[in-house]
Amino acid sequence: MTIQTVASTPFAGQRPGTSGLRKKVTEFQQPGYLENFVEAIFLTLGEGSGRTLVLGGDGRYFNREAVQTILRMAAAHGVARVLVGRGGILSTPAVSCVIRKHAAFGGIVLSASHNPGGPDGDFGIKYNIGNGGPAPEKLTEAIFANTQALASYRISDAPPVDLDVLGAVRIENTEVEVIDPVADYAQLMARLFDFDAIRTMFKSGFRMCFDAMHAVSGPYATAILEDMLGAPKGTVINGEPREDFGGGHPDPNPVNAAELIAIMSAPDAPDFGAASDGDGDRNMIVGRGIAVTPSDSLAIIAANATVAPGYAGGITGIARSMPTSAAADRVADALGISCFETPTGWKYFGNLMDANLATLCGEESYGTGSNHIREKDGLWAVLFWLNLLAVRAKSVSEILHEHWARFGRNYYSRHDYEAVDAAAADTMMAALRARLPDLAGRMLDGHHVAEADDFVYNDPVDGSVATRQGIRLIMSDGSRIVFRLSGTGTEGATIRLYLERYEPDPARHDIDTQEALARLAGIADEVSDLRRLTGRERPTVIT
Ligand code: G16
Repeated sequence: MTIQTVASTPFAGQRPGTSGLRKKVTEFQQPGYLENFVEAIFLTLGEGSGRTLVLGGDGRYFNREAVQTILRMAAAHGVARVLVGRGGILSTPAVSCVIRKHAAFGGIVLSASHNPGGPDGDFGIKYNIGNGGPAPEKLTEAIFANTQALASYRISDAPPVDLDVLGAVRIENTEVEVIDPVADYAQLMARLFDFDAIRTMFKSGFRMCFDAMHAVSGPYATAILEDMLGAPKGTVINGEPREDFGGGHPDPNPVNAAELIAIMSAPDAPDFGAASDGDGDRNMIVGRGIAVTPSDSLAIIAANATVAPGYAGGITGIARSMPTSAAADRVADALGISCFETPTGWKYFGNLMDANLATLCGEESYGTGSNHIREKDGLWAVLFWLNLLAVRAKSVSEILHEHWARFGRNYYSRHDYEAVDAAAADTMMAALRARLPDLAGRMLDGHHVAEADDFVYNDPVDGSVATRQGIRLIMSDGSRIVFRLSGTGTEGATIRLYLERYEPDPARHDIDTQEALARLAGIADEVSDLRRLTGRERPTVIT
């Protein structure tokens, strides 16, 4: 075994987005592309002697090859020890958990999350820091700068490691330990939730369906729900991870998890349904015939946090991304705690959790989590709901309606226009930005625009400032229209339009969501000229 220095040249476009570097698999397969980005990570971190690194991914196409390359590069950069999940598998929350438990220096996660996989699909890589969370922007910018300056990368010529056998091997001076990807994570979940109460509920005939969407959470859900909690075999469907996610789109929303929605709408539907995404950090919660929006789920978890043993002492604060509905804000008000509004991206929650300002965090994009780790956590949310259902002995629909009756309902929907012409999207956003001063104070179809701005976040912990995080029209009654461009797409631009309307009257809590938001959608099109500028008659996906 020797360490090679291989000449290389920078690639364009290696700037990490909302969550790491995401590109088509074919782009990652170009000789030196992955190596350059990994070299830039190591250059940014400095030499690795004495350090432990965690490594794993969601099992998508190119995962195994990438793991082998990164192991050989870690060895070339003097990393003391790498903990790698068996089969190269670790869900995003499991990486965060393992980093924290083993006091690792950081971790590399291989995933493009909910983006489709396979040879023509997407691949991704991101770096997580020692607190277990995504690298902050300062670090990702430094990595990007290094990708543009490097002239070579270093790699050991060692043969591949057998990733399917647990135990330790050496590459150069680096110890590579293949670990059980589920064990540490399952242990943490058992500490946070009342597994006895959930077990009793399953024993008494409670039925659930968990759709793992052929992605990474399959092995985690099977081990925890079926083996540890006694849910009947078959509770987890699509549980075997596949390199192309079975050809599906592993994004747990009512559109992509249509199979689960159909099961939950049938006359003999189980009591509870849930789904998770490609890398296991997103979740969707479904009751019989009713899907819970992620914004409502965060609010309900916050309002009921103390039912779970891990949160029995209460929560210090809540944080939500700006486009997420304000349902959680109402709970925070009632609890007398703070609610923080951050830009889109889990990385913005890290400081708040480290400073103990927020215990629970959530995003409209099907992400919910807490300070148990520093990533959003799909199964965690599902286990919280199971714990809640076991303690309250009520249906999902009852819990939802009781919550709305107490706090009011924030009708909420996101309209995505995917793969639109990037220049048209930029033109639309620029024109909107220019119109903001004129929009403030206007009456638009019965709505008075109280504020119109481009969201700026001032991090209360480190003072960093993030600008241009989404264009907001905030109405006097609290209704909102938000526009932003996705930072995770890999084709053209994706315009996200977020609509929210508050309804205090319980007699009006069962209106169809799109109907409830129709006027706001009309205003949004009028002010942005979206349909004309993009040539799109309707959204690609409505959630
Ligand atoms: C990532 C981030 C999330 C963000 C989501 C959507 O999720 O971790 O914080 O909400 O992208 O981002 P965008 O609207 O920019 O596409 P994931 O699950 O893809 O890692």
